[in-house]
Amino acid sequence: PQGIRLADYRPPDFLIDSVDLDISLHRSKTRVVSRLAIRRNPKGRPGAELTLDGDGLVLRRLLLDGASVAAEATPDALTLHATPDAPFVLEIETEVDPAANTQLSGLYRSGSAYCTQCEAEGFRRITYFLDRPDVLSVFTTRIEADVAEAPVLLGNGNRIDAGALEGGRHFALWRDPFPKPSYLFALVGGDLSHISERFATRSGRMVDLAIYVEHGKEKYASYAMDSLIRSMRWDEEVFGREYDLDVFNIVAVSDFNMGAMENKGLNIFNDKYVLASPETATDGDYAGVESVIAHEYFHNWTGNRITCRDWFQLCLKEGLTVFRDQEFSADQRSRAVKRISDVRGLRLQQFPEDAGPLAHSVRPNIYHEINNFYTATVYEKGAEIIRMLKTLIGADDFAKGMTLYFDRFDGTAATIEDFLSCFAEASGRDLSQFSLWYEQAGTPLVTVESDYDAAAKRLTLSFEQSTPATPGQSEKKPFVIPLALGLIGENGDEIPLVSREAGAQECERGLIELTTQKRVVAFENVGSHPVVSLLRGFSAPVRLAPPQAAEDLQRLLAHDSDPFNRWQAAQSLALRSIFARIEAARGGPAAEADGPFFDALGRLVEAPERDPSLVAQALSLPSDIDIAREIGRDVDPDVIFSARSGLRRDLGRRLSAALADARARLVPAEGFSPDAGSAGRRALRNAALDLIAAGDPGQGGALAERQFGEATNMTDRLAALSTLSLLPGEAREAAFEAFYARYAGDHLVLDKWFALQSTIPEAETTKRVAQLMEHKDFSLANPNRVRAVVGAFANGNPTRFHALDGSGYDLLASVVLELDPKNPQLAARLLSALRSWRSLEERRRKLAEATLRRVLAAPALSADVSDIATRALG
Ligand code: BAL
Ligand code: ZN
Repeated sequence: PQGIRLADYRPPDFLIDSVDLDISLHRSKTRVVSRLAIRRNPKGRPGAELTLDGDGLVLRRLLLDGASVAAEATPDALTLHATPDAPFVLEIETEVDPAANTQLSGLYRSGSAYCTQCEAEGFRRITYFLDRPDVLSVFTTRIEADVAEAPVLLGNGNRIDAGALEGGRHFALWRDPFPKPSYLFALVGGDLSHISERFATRSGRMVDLAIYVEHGKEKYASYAMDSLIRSMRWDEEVFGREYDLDVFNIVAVSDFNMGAMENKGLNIFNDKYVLASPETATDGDYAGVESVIAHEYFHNWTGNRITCRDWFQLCLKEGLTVFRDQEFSADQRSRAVKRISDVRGLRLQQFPEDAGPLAHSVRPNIYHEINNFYTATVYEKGAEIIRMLKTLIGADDFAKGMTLYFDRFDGTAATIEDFLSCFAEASGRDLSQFSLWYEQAGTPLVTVESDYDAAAKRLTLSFEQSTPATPGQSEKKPFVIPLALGLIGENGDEIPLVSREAGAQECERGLIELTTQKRVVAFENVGSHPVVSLLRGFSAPVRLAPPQAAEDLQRLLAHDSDPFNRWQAAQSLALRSIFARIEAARGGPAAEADGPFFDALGRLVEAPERDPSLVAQALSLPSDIDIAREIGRDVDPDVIFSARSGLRRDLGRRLSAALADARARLVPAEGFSPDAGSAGRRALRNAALDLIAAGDPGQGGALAERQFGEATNMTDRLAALSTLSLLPGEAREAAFEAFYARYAGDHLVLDKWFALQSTIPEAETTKRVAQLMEHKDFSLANPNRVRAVVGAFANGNPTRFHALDGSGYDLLASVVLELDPKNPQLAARLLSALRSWRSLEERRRKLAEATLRRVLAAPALSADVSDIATRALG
């Protein structure tokens, strides 16, 4: 297949001003009648014939201005060969089978409810349409269903009518006054319960808020409601954005490919991001609910009011909305902890994507299957670009640019160029070089050489940037890289920045703009040997080299005023230790002593004035996957596991007393609060448990067993089970059994039970995973469950997934092939666990390659899986 190219974009030949839908819900025979008011687009090709998109559709009836008309209908398209020049109304009747829809795209059933997912191209699975984001229409939707089966009928916009019908049927009529693309269409029908609130916008309009859940789950939705109200207020205060409809509905469903979906006025959610209670949700789950609720709500302006011209511009709404939800969470919680966890996520997901065969620019210029571009690059690197933009032009001009963007592009389908033009205008800056962040894939490497002249009291820093080749992009131009920095003196104080450079102002406020391949910067009046604290707050999504000296990292860990870089120093020290251990295991020189590093961490643990959540982050060592990424080539997961385990063991032993003291100090207060402070205390207490067990499995196991039994919330119970999961034996198995017995009726908690077992780094686990897939609670039809078992195994259990006998790859391939005909989006996502196969050592590399080739050779592969396999091998 040729692929779809950005360069080939053409405006639509036709526009659809309004859509009247009449949808009569039935499990296997849902009738869809659509009346489209169509006219020729003045920007389209004169005389073009109309072709509407379809996917698996059967046409029942077609009328043009009320009269029958000749047309060519296939499951994938409807073409009017003689398309009128004057505006006309097309009436199309199709019939769809929600019960048979296992792809979870279009109209489908989740449990006993009907729901939809139309992004990116699901609407064409409901009716023929110009299913592209630059066709904006006013939708009116009449939904009809059996009262008994679906007493609740929800659509986009405001409900304008409802009533009973004969035969036990009823209807609801919804009208969304805001023109929108079809991917934002949604409906829900089902027997659902709800909680509600009212929200007064800052201009005094009242909005009815409701969250719909299964009966009996109402009490689990209150944190989501609280998060929604805080999001609405925050968007008014920080971005000046007010909500625009009379109602805002959220529906939680348990079968969902994505996290959630921002349909206008009717967000549909994976229930994982709605339901939370102390007994069933961890602190991480609470944070996830808060951020996804905010993310989808924020899309109302960045995504819905201003949408994307085409799918290449996906980052226009996603990168920006991720940035907005990150800022929201940072304001609600600890900004430093949020930044650390976002950067951890970026490095874990996006850096490997950027370094492997699936690398693509934040705005890709070609795709074969758009569903495969809902990636960490588009989302998370997209958010980093917005953050850099704000850093470079400053908060005031950034705010002006955002306002200009909202004013100028409201109601339109925009592009990245449209977006950047607002910031260029607001700041007076030429952003053409900056826009390379959208065009060029790959993570830049910034090397820094530092030269201190004690006599001249001058520090000279020489920077150089380079970006590796990525598929289709062998040569890279220099990026604009904002490098936030500071200097730490021997006494731990911040050294004032004095520079005589051109651009001294930026340098003196601690921001170097690296816009050329090389740049040299000198700082004067540097009285004592400084340590450079570079890339503060992770000011750009780059890698730094060379590694800093251990003593320098120690100084940063103890004294840096930037909390991100204090954490980074601990990570870098841990990486040094792990690399040294790997070298020593291969017969190299003995590893350097870790004592000073351990003692520095010990001092953090002992200092009650330190923010516990930041201390917990410092104690949390780089994961096996982080280490593999840093090694970059000839990766052997067994060697990494062994080195990391050795470091954990030694750290746990060295700090055992301090860790036990910290646990005693942090004994939880009565009652549960999900606030960041309480969560931080739990995080440190559980990080301590984990390390105590690493140092002394007997002592740690006993502590974990006790905590498992006595825990009053899921965070502590799951942390104890997680610690036990690494200690083979009867206690572990008994704990897993008890956990299952306690939560057998709660599918979200059972996902945790499945996932934890799938990540046990032991030889037996592959067999255990195969058994879990036979468990009565396992189903390939539920994406969360598949991710909990197979996704957790492939992405979170490197030693077993990359087992030398190929058993891990075989397991993945067989699931991908079995799942592909049912749910290709999910199958493709699972297969991308092999994206870093080229960085493995030779034996595993060959096995992984053979696995990808075997998948690609399978008959009747979906476009989704075939695209991932082809690009991964490319
Ligand atoms: N638009 C797809 C789900 C999300 O990013 O919000
Ligand atoms: Zn989004």
